[in-house]
Amino acid sequence: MNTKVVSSQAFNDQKPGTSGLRKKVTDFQKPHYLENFVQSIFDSLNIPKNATLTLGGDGRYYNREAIQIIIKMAAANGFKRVLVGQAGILSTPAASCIIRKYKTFGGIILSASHNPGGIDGDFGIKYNTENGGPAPEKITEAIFEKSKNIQSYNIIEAPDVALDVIGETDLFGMKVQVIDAVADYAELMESLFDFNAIKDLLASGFRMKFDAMHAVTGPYAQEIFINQLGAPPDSIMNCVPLPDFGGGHPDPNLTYADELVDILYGENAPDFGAASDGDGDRNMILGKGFFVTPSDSLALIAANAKMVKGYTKGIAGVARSMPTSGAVDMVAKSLDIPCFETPTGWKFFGNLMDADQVTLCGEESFGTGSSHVREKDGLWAVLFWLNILAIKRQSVEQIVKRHWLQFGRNVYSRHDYEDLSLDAAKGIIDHLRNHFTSLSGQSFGRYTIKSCDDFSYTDPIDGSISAQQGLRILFNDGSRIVFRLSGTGTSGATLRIYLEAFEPDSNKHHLDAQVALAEMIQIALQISELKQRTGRDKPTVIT
Ligand code: VG1
Ligand code: CO
Repeated sequence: MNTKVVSSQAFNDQKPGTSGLRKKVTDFQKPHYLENFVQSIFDSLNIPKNATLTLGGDGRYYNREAIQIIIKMAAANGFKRVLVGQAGILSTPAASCIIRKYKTFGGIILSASHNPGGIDGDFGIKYNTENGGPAPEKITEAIFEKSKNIQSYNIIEAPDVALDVIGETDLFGMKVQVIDAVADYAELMESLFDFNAIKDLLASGFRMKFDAMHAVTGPYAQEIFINQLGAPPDSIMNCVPLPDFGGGHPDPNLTYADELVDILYGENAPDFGAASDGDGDRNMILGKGFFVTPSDSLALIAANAKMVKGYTKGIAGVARSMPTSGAVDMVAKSLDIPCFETPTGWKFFGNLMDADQVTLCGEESFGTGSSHVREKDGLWAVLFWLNILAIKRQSVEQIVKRHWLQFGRNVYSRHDYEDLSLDAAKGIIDHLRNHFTSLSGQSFGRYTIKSCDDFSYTDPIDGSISAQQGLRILFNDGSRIVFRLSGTGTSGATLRIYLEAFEPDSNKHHLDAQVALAEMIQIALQISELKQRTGRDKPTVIT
């Protein structure tokens, strides 16, 4: 084989983030940068003789170049086969599906998820293990350690592999198999949901709009909603994936998916709206003039799971990330199933799902999923909603409000302050942490702080401990404020403030979250000294 050992100098200075390595495209384009990281991944693994690697990305700028480099490095590092999505495309949940279905050794996913793309945007890479889920911390830490000391990497010298046509190529003994990026995933969805019921719903005059935000889910939406479920062609929008996502920010929330939001809140709005992010693992659910918070969506999916084909046997348990609202806890209690609280990031759900302790998982950050794969899954959540709607034949708003009547409402919002200086952001966290004792017992109008802590998680399956996962300010009535620094940004620091108040009184269920949370918001600003420390007087994004 034509293997070349290239000497390189380590310069990956970034600790593992919430979800793999994310940097500017221009960083990834620096000589040897991507190669160093990929070799560090390979060096951290015991690659068996006949190992197959799953490979694909969200199609953002630099996806194709990176795929070619990784294929050539896989060949030089002893892989026997690479399964790569056609044109280098695989959504994150589809990659997870492929790893599991074909029992590959692991997978590399190229994406910076919801971060903007293009030549001036972000790029990212992460490794998923053979269960199909993001590598656990012990592997990401090992990769990081390797990347600090790496001196050389292995790559073969060969022309680029053709990626646009399905088929197999031989690369010095390693097979490169280009697979349909959509088919296996679509088949999995069909096994979980009642496609006939959804077809009937869509044929009954019910109208939907799905926004792929020019990101990876375009081809998946076309196949599933239009070709298989028979939705009219105008039920999907922005479904041509573009390397720069059309200049947009492929983050499905009320701020960045404003084009869809305007449609759902406008005249002659459709009955249902949904969007997903850059790599297809997030989802936003909208009704006619109505927004479903991701925390409520998880609770509602849990409460109604048994009526959906793939879940009729019931769910083993649920898990949510710590900052996610306790709405799902209420459902778990009434179903008498366990509910786990994990740190932010999907990698913490894997062990629980592998051990069959939980079936459904979710995060407040527009991530919902189940044990059908080991990633959150945007289109899965959209189909789950469509299946529930097909059975209930009520509006999205009615379904959510009836859920609140039964379980109470966890009023919820997240305020993000992006691009702060690292010093200011860390200063806020330190300040709060240093004042835990004096904050406890303090009253602010009707709210009294019961206790404060720094969230630490002990994995119930492998006993590993993850400390300092966010500051929790807990109030006497069950309300809470959580402060946490983002682990996915690529410039400056992002402070996230998560606000939650439990509202059992159905007379107040019509209130807008920002109105209902007004006092909590003031308390958060006051105790964090946010304005003095950052000069900001409003959040960058409210979700
Ligand atoms: C954010 C979200 C977190 C999510 C992560 C990856 O992380 O808050 O819930 O798991 O993104 O999602 P952070 O550290 O910036 O808060 V994705 O769609 O980027 O894979
Ligand atoms: Co994502």
